[in-house]
Parts: sequence; C-alpha cells; structure tokens
Amino acid sequence: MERENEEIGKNTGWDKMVSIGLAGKPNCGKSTFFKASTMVDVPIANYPFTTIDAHNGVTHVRVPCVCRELKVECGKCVKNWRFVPIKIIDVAGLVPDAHKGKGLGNEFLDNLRQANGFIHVVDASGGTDSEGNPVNIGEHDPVEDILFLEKEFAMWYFGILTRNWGRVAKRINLERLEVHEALASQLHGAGVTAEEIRRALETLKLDKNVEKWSEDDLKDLCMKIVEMKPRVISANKADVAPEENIKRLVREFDAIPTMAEAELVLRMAQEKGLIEYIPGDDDFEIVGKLNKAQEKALEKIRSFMKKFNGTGVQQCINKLVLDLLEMIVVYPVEDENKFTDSEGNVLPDAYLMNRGSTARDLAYEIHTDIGESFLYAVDAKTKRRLGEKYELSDGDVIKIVFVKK
Ligand SMILES: Nc1nc2c(ncn2[C@@H]2O[C@H](COP(=O)(O)OP(=O)(O)OP(=O)(O)O)[C@@H](O)[C@H]2O)c(=O)[nH]1
Ligand SMILES: [Mg+2]
Repeated sequence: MERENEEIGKNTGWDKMVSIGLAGKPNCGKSTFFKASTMVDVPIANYPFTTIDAHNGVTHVRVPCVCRELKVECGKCVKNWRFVPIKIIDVAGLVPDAHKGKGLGNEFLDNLRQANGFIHVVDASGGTDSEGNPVNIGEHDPVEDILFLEKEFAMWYFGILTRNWGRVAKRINLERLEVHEALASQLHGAGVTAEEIRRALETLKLDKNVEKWSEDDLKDLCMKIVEMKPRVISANKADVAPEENIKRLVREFDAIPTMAEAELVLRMAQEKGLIEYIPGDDDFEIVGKLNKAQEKALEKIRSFMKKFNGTGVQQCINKLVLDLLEMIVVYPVEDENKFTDSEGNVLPDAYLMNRGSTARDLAYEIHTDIGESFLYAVDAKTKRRLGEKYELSDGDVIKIVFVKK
C-alpha cells in the first residue's frame, strides 16, 4: 500500500484527486483512522500532539463494481466491491484558540485547505479534555468539541476577511463586484469556494451595501460558511463511549459511531493472513491460527461490528464522498463491446465525478487533449451514442470518441 502512495504521488492525477481531511482535537484518534484507512505507518499514542507534520495518504471509497451488472470478470474489485482511490490528510490536533496561534495553530488549518470535505473525528467516550489530555470516561462533553471546531474554522475565516475588509468592501461597491466572488478570492487560500459563500449569504439577511456590515455580520457569515463545508462526524472510541453520548451524537449531528482502532486491527490481521475482511463489511472470517488473546480481541471487535454495522471507518468515508460531496463513479473504456482498454484490461478505471458532470467533462478528466478533441461518447451498456452534454449517471460505462492527433 505504501508503494501505491508513492506511485500516485508521482503522477499528475494526485493533484486532481478528491481529497478529504481528518480534523479534530488532539488524541481523538485521527492518526488511528488515517493508518487504518491507508495502512501508511504513522505514530499513534495516548497523549496530545503525537502528530506534528501533516500526512497525505490514499484511501478508498467503496462502491458496488459494475462488472456484476455487466456479467464480466474485471479483476479490479474484491468480491464485486470496487475501491476507488481518494486522498486523505491527517493533521496535528486543533486546540481552542488555534486561530490565534495556540497549540500548533494555523498550520493545521493550512494543511486542510486542499480538502474537499472533512471527517471530524470526535472522542465520543468523553475520556479526553478539550486539549486532548486523558480524563475519566464521560467527564468531557464531546458536543463541545464539535462546536469549538466549527468556531475555530469560522474565526480563521474571520481573521482573513477582516484583514483587508475596508478596502475589499469599498472595491465591491466601486467595481460592482459579485459579493461571493470577491469574498472567495479572499478566502481562496483557506479552501473556501465561491459557491459555499453564495449559499451562506443566501441564508442570511445582510445589508445589500457591504460597507454597512458590522463585525458581527461578518462573524455570522463565517459561521454559515463553515456549515456549508461538507463534513461527517465520526463518533470515535464508540467501544468505550457511554451509550447516551453515542445516541446524542447520532441524533443531533448525524454522527457515525466508529471504532478506528478496530479497523486498524482488522486490516493488520488481514495483511497477516489471519482473517478475511473487506473494509466496510459488518463482519469478518477467521482463516488463520490465532492465540487466545487475539481471538478474544477479535471477538470483541466482532460484537462491536454487529451492533454498529461495521467499524464505521469506511462508512464515514463513503458518506462524505458519495452523499455529501455528491460524487458518482463512472468507468471509461476504449472497447464498448468488451468493456476494456486497448490492452484488453476489463473495466480498468473507475473515476469519481461530481454529480451533474457531462460526457465531455469525463473526456477532460481522462486527458485535456481528449477533452479538446471530443467527438461523441458511447454508452457501453446500451451502445447508444451520447452528445457532449450528456449528464453522466452513477455506474455509467463510457467510451469517448475523439479526433486522434
Ligand atoms: N478505545 C479506543 N481507543 C482508540 C480508538 N481509536 C484511537 N484510539 C486511541 O486513542 C489514542 C489517540 O490516538 P491517535 O490516533 O494518536 O490520535 P490523534 O487524534 O491522531 O492524536 P494527535 O496526533 O495527538 O492529535 C491512542 O491511544 C489510540 O489507541 C478507538 O476506536 N477506541
Ligand atoms: Mg495524530
């Protein structure tokens, strides 16, 4: 797996890859989640600031492979589950007042700006305080951590916007600029898009004249912008969390109960040939010889998985990318009859695309030259010819026909 990370790092696709960030206070389990989902070795320990430098790795979204529907063998999936690569970023923990430089401060926020969305890892057990120091289980309220993280992000945006506010507001009026676009150019470095700002503005009734906005107006706007960023709450350490914490996090924040540690154990046991496990499944099979301690540990994990439908790790990733970022998977092929590339590989690639993308967008995604010389596409399932504006559906198998130079 580590080799895969290096290889992907070298090709240009790395920059274009969908990326998700792991956010949260110190000691909540971000690196455990990261290591489990990438199998990249990173330090994990029960004290704050174990992680100092950000790590990038490759994890996967799990989708049903289209080979089953097409009744072909593709050799690219695991028991008809296809794992489509995305980038995941593990960062240092965030403590209150990070935006003022406390803890490791703004560096953390900078490392996350390329992320399309976040998994906010929360210590649902309440066994660590707001700075990640161990306390008794149930002593700290995890909801506080969610609210504080959102506020930190908002204050970070606010800090950027207020830096040049007078000048920016004047320019918006003088040059009649679109407010969301002008603000997006300020917040670009923080990874905020014009669309997120536009939607945030829609929910607020701010004065048409931006020069009349108060500091509180700007703060409100920043809080709304944070709400627009796709994020999933991972209620981690659910194995030791009080029941009412889990219930509340699920009910109020749509959180996913997670046991990142279990996912890590399962992936390592799988690598050693002790078990058969497909990430995202709600069970596993023991196939190797285990000692008593291993058996006991795995049975504890199995009962967690039965209760919560899996370890929660794959569920968080899938929910963020497929439900919140609204991405679909399409399969480009060169031979629409055999579903292969030019070398005969069946369904060689699976691309994550934004819902609403067109056949031409797919052509550009494959290669700029193919996008520019696009003629038409073919739906390999029906053999129908498709125009450039055809809107892709999840699971489409598409051949692009273009002018060869
Ligand atoms: N019980 C339990 N403990 C967990 C779980 N996931 C992680 N831990 C433990 O939580 C502690 C912190 O884990 P890390 O992954 O280092 O946490 P982090 O958020 O990366 O911490 P920093 O890098 O310091 O910000 C370690 O002792 C882990 O073993 C879980 O699902 N259940
Ligand atoms: Mg860490």
